[in-house]
Amino acid sequence: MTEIRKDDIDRLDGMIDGASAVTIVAHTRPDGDALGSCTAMLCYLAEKRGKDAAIAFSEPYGDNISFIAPRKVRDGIFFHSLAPRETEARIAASDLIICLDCNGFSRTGNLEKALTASEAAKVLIDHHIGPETESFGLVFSRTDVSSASEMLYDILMEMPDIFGNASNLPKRSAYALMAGMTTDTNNFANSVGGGTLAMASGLLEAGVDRESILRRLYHGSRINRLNLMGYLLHENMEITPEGTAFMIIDKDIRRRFGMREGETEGFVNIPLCAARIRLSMLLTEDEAGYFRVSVRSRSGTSAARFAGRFFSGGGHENAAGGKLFFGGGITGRADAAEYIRKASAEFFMKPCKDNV
Ligand SMILES: [Mn+2]
Repeated sequence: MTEIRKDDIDRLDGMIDGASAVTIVAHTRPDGDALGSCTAMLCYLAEKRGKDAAIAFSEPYGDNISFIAPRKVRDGIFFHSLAPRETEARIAASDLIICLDCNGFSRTGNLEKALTASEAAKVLIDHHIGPETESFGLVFSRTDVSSASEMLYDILMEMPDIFGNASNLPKRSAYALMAGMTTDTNNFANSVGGGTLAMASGLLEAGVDRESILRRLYHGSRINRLNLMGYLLHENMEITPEGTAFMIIDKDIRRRFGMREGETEGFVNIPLCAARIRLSMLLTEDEAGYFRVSVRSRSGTSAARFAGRFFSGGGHENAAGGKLFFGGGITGRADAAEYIRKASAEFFMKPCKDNV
């Protein structure tokens, strides 16, 4: 584990002190870790440092994770897809930008232009591979942590006003950090290290209500989500001879099950329950004319390389994502399935350095 450098903490502390307006950003299609880490940072800046702080996302997140941010925070979030001018004006008026759970501005979608153009001081706090360090004045980047929430926790614990004691964090920050880490580890199933458990322990002792997080995340589904899950596993999933399981949700299926944003969260992990599955994929047709692709892999197989090679994406070693665009022979579900069969065969046929 790389230690967080004391100088970097001092620099961050100084940058916060000197800032009058801070904007916090994360990757497109914000997930629990993005919302959790951004909320935690915002509440710290506002409550402990008295700063004017705001969050800007490229587009809204699913209802299933909205509980992570208190209403007051939620109401103040800028969404570029809903209010482009206000969002860009906020970014332009900020003198400090903090980028969380995202390895650079190229992952921020429609925020990218405004962020790149901004002359504010810029800080990156992230756990993905390949940080775009040149765009930032200060970089905290590690890939051996579970989540951006865990990274931010480690950083905040070093801050002079927290004294290494999670009880000194604003309550809302503590709750959001626990929720963000819980979603990124799929409730302690993936990428958990000693630091993750230390964080959980610190936050529990500080009084975080983990029960409520679990209830909201895992016991609050609508029945249609169960129906969709059953349909996908029983009728839609295909398994290639190499042990790649894939499920494809097109517009018709979305309509049939009345699917809402975020309702397929976690589905891609289920096929890995079976011993012979090495790689699991979920494709979801997006309104914008492509399939969103989620990839998960068992250790020894690289989801990141697979997503990079066949779906112009990337991510973490065992959890990655990308896109499959319509056109070039892809017109719908059947073509996408054929593309995956070939990609899987090719990927596992040349295992030498590609998927190890
Ligand atoms: Mn994350």
